Amino acid sequence: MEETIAAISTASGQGAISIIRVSGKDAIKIVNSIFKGKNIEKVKSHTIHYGFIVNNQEEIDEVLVTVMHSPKTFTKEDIVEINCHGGIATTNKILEILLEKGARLAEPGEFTKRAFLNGRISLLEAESVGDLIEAKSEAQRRMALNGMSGRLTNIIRNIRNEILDIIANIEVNIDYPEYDDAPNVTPQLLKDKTIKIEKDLQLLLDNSKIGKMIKSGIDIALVGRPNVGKSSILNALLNEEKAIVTDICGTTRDLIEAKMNLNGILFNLIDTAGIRESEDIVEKIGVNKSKQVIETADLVILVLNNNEELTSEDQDLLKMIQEKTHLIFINKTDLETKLKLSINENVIKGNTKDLNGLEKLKKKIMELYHFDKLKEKDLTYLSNIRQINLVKESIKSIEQIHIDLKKEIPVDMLEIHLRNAFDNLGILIGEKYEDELIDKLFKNFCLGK
Ligand SMILES: Nc1nc2c(ncn2[C@@H]2O[C@H](COP(=O)(O)OP(=O)(O)OP(=O)(O)O)[C@@H](O)[C@H]2O)c(=O)[nH]1
Ligand SMILES: [Mg+2]
Repeated sequence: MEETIAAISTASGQGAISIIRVSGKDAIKIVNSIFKGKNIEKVKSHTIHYGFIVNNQEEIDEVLVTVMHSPKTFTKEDIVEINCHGGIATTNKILEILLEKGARLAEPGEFTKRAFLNGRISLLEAESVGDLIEAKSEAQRRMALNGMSGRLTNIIRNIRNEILDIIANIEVNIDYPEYDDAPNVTPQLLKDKTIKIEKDLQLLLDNSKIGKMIKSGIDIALVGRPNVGKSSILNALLNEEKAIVTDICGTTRDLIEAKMNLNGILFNLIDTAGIRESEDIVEKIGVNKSKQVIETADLVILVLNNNEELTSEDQDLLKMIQEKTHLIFINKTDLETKLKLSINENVIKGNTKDLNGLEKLKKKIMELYHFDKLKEKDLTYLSNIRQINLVKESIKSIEQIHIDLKKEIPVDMLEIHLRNAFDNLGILIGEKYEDELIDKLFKNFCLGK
């Protein structure tokens, strides 16, 4: 981290301004050598200065330069940000001159990596920076921001401290059995303490399911027999003619996906081919895809036709979705009711002609995941597989303690499991890390962050 790094931090393309960021011990010196206006090596920290970027006397651009001294900066190093005119040519030219003067082009995510390695943010917070950049919905944005605030890191840190306390206590019991101040860690005490730890970890894990859904969007599949109105419902929910609708059975033959944003939550709507026995090769493939989607979707909406009696195919579909999180939408209520259905739970009725029931359907989806209450709730969730797996591993270690305690294995032999949990939680927040993992994580970032 001796080298001074530079990169364009704004998106490439045309814009009114672009920002080039320089970080490292020579950041101020390097920018000063190409800045005409004043000597920025002599200015106060966290100030902005007007002038020109020059290259061998030639004026390249009129700029504003922000000078920030270590350690109160994003990377904890000296940082200079050059606000120049937008556009690829100018921005690239300034970057090129900076590189000639001794800066090195930053790798993707390298600024954030330095922020982490210099102890400004935890690994969880760093990952949230990436999430924030990628956020496409309001809930994703809020979740990422909460991650960056360090709340989650603090929760993990507290759990780690509790584990460390127990480990320390066991060690004292072993090394200084005569020392009365440290309570004796009896099997019962260990059990009580680890039950609480397991509960805290389990809560994180349970909540992470919502976190993952918010982050990757929730897959909702519209399934049913041909012609019940699946594509019409997709179009009505999106308020656009995305899918082809006709009165011909088997109109939709492939999966059609579209994003729907409901009160800041992102959903992936998937319209499917109507499920029926078919000899047509293309339709058959489509029907198989529909069946697969029933397996993989987070939520399945089975569409039935109010104007027809329940068929054996409908009954098969009802069985297929039983184990899944599902809703049943009885469509075509504008037509005569011929359908008799004994189920009432999670059933919504409506139609796509006068759009009756569609608002109810949206509301029900929000309620199903408790998203209707999300505003008051604090979105502090684990948000990726790496984080989730480490919590799972930690829970496994704690569970092993409970198994071994039942077998009356002595407390001091269970310390190893506590250490494993402690280490895994350390990896989670980046207090214990491998260089290779860190390199890989930060490479996912965009350039200049
Ligand atoms: N009366 C009435 N007709 C509807 C309603 N919804 C859809 N339809 C009609 O039903 C027919 C089939 O609609 P689609 O949306 O193509 O049905 P689908 O389930 O996607 O059919 P496939 O793609 O063949 O599986 C079209 O003629 C629609 O106009 C409704 O609520 N009421
Ligand atoms: Mg269709």
